[in-house]
Amino acid sequence: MLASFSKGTVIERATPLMSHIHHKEIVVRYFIIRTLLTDVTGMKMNTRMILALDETDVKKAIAITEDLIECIDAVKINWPLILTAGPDIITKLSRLTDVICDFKIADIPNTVDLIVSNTVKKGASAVIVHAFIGEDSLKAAVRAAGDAEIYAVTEMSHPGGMTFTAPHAEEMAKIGIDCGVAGFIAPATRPDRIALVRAIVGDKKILSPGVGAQGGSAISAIKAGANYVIVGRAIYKADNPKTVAATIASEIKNAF
Ligand code: FNU
Repeated sequence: MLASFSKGTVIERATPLMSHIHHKEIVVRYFIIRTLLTDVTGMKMNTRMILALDETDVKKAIAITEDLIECIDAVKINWPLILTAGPDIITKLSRLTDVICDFKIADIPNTVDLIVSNTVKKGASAVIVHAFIGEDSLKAAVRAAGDAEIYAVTEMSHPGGMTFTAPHAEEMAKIGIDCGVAGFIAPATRPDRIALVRAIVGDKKILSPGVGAQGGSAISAIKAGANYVIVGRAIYKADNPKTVAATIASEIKNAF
């Protein structure tokens, strides 16, 4: 990059026409590279299924991920696995697939910055934060993430999510957009609420937890506007996780 930039500077001084062509070429190349990078850094979208890996037996957690690698687009890990395996599990899993760290961060900008940047350094492709932390903390998260993605929780999937998060979900979605987050977490347990968030956030990504163990359905969530569903216990606690994961993945595929 540096070499071609200094080359361009020399041409600019030599002939104005050539410099014009060169600039155009640089701009085109910049957009091609940016598009390629976006594809590389963004999560794949093959099965639209993200495994919520709350399995606390580290060996089992890695074995399940390896076994399911073709059925999932990413793994989402949360405090239960981090606390038993240690933060290096992020790096280990990131060698297999994209890792979303579900830390639901809710803190002041400086602390958010420290948590997000260190999580990304460990290899996370995305980090989940609460949207209610407000503009300054959300912006700090997006800044600290760099090329990684930030997802903001608008409304939680459990019944308690109705008390404080649901009444402010739309407001939080708007703030998330203003702050440049990559996407949102909206509840598969209430598909109508996914549709509501979708209407606000345009083509931003929506990840929906609550499928299976919490009563939500993958197809309903996808049809309501989710890009991905997040599934945990229904898969990793099953006698045959791969069969369950493959079944859900094919249901999603058939829904299109
Ligand atoms: P499973 N999760 C959730 N609801 O369930 N991040 C939310 O509103 C939310 C989440 C996470 O029920 C939850 O912590 F914002 O076993 C768990 O890791 O399928 C996963 O999604 C759901 O797991």
